[in-house]
Amino acid sequence: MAIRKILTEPDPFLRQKSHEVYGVDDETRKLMDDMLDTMYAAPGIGLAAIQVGIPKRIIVIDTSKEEEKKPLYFVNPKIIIKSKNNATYEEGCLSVPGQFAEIERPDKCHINYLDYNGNSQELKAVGLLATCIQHEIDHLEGILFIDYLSKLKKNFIVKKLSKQKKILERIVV
Ligand code: GNR
Ligand code: NI
Repeated sequence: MAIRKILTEPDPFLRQKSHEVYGVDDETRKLMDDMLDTMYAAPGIGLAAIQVGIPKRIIVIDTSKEEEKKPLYFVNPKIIIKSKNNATYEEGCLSVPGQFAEIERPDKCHINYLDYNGNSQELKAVGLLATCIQHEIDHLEGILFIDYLSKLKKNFIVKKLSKQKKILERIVV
């Protein structure tokens, strides 16, 4: 298991659409193990493969609040039903460091996906898990939560992040 580098906005990679995975093999599982390590180390409650630079439709999530870890692995997740009712959560994103905003999304969703062993599964998600799943599936389409903000707010955040990146580049190089 290894911690990988998380890409941050603005990075054109994050805007790519991720590709479907054909079968869950050992390489897929190695990637999912690394993603989980990376997510726990960050720390975060979810991570999409594109955030570590791999454009595959793979996400990992752990929204458990207790000491006990409850990792969830989703390959090719697909929303089959979305609730008509919305819920608002303050969202953050490991690829948009230090920025948080209230985002409204359907409060429940049903998804199908392949699990860690490549078996087909269905899940009815509510609450924070439903929000997190939708946030991660957005990543697979190249969408970030800041895309739902006004142009003004989004531009402000992107400008701030590019400036921070330029400063960091100077220090690192
Ligand atoms: O760690 C995360 N917290 C979070 C909080 C509210 C809604 C979504 C999230 S996901 C985020 C980790 C992340 O960037 N996943 O892509
Ligand atoms: Ni995110």
